[in-house]
Amino acid sequence: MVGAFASLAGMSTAHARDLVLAEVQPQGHILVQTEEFMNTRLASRSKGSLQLQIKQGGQLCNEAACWEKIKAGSLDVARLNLAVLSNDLPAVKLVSLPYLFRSRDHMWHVLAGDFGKRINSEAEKKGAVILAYYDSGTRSFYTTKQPIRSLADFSGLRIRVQDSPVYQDLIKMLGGTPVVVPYEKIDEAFRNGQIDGAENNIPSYVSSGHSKTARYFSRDEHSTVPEVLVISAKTWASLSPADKQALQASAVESAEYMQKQWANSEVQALAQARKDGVTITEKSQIAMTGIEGFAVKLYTKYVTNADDLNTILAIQRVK
Ligand code: GTR
Repeated sequence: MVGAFASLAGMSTAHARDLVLAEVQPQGHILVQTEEFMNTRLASRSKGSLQLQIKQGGQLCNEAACWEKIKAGSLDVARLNLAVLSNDLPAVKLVSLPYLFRSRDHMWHVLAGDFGKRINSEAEKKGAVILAYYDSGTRSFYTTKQPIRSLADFSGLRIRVQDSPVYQDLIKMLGGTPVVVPYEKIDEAFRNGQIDGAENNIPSYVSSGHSKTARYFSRDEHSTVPEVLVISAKTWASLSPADKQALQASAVESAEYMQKQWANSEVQALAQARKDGVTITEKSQIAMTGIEGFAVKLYTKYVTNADDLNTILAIQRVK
């Protein structure tokens, strides 16, 4: 019956295929807006045959669990921070190293080149196809008791990190204790005193509500790791060539959309944080030499062979 009405209205009688997309950010975050934008483009490009069912706010899985599901083929699509893949993809360990990229433009050029291809092929070997990268700005530390102004301020602090060996080692080298907590549980961890600090970009800091508990944001900008949109190889293989093309093209469009919106989302989040009375410590007010000196020691641990060294040098040569 529904089909008959649909054809009377000149619409396709076929039901759109839903692709479930797992997202840990809450409604209203720029990443959710980007996925909603992608959905409108996908509807038009696939002529209604494909649509994303966006499950935001970590309602399906935390990022580590979502990644496992993508690899197993039990989840269609996930938007993850690339650092989450670092336990499985050697190239991502390198990309997570602090102060690797000179700027976000530098990062985009690197991802568009050979190194991006290496990440894609490592992901494919694990059962995932990368559809797009999204901006994630730079990550900085935020704390509950006092701002980070120098290396000494890390002493005794329990800092929440993503499930990434690089980040865990970074905190240890800085003199703190890393605590791995899924993104959706950070608020709770702050409230029950399990952690004294965390690190993220400013739109995530504000939209997650962490700015209400951790009132000191220190803009040291220690890493620049992008977001990634991945589809399970199993779902990918089940799509028609036309649907693959529609999905890929709308993902690219969504990344372009996001790149235009990102700077504004940072400005807005910063303004919101200031309005809410957060103490912002600028990079110029932080004794960066001490912090960078320790962070760079991570390179000696993670750049272990000539190939890795050549990769890092090649990244540095990219304009
Ligand atoms: C955010 C990112 C999330 C998640 C989060 C975290 O910047 O968008 O996907 O990785 O960081 O720190 O867990």
